[in-house]
Amino acid sequence: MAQDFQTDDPRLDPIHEKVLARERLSAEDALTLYRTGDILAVGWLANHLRERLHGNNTYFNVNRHINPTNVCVAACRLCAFGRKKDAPGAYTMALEEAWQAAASGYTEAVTEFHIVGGLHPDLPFEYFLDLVRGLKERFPQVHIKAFTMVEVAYLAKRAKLSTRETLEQLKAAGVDSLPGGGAEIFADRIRHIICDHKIDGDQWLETARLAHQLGLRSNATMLYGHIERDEDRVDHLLKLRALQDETGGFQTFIPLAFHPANTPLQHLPTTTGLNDVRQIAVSRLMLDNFAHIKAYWQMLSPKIAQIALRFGADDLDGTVIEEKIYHDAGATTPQGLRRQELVRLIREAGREPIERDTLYRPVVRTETSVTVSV
Ligand code: V47
Repeated sequence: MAQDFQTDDPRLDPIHEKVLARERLSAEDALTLYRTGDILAVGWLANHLRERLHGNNTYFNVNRHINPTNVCVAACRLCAFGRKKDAPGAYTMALEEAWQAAASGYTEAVTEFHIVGGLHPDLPFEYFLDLVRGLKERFPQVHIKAFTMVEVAYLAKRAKLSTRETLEQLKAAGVDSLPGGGAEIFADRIRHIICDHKIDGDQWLETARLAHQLGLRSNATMLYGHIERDEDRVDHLLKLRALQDETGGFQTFIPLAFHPANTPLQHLPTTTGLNDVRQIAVSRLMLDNFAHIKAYWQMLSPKIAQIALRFGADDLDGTVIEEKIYHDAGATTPQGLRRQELVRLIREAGREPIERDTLYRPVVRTETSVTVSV
């Protein structure tokens, strides 16, 4: 494979050498990768690393999103999902409704519930503990990936508990891992503009550190394609890489392309396909200590996500029944893809589909049962 690398940008040659020698890339390398016109060479390098780690294996899961409430005290400019309590369209599910939502509308057995929502000013911590306990009782085999670092920090504040105690109680109630949302961009200057009411970048990282120390794995995200500079993206990636060196608790990195429609930033253009695949590739190359890079098809579109499988991504996320956050922000992708459609996208890219559970253990399905091989 090594001799196939070709580039018309000589600045990529030393990066190529580092990748072959398994050396860590620097902030300056990342800027070069963001700024070179030779996107195919960037893709080659990321693909090389992706195939070294995973060969042709490409992961997906069968999951269901549950957003218990869109009521949110924050008023983030990046968001089209959150509503004030009395605003039109605001909703909060009763516990029974949330449990029903978990069960409804899908015939294939899900292996994961992905649960995130707004920062509700009145819902007590007990609501969230009961929500999780009730799901575990009804669906004991399903992994519960719930509450971003931002939600955890807010629940801690409302319950007057430390973040550690909050995480401990969530874990005892049945939370198995945490999703990667709320990270946005760590740089203060950008964070103040796009999500001023959220915890800052250091608090996000500290909450993730605590979760990992308690044995809860998590994901990490980065929201790109709004007002951030290349330097801000690099700073974000390096902070995640440093924390991963320390805890090893991150499973997957998911770059999230900003969808401006229906947000206060709707004057901004959407990301381009080139920007999207480049971000996947730079993430793969810089986050050498993350096992997985996810091309989240819901927000990239199935078409770009499929191409991303040759630019460093090894995961497409899941069947995702009923996505709300991007669809409120104008996403035109379907709200869910059937298992067979995901398999077709992966096979067509020349990759091998592997259904996984949240912890990346292969899932074996027969006509009558679903087994996770450990
Ligand atoms: O934190 C909000 C982003 C995130 C917009 O961990 C927006 O497996 C684009 O984190 N345009 C929530 N993005 C979603 C998320 C996620 C998704 C899939 C898988 C996983 C995982 C995590 O969505 C928020 C924010 O960064 N977001 N509004 C918008 N207008």
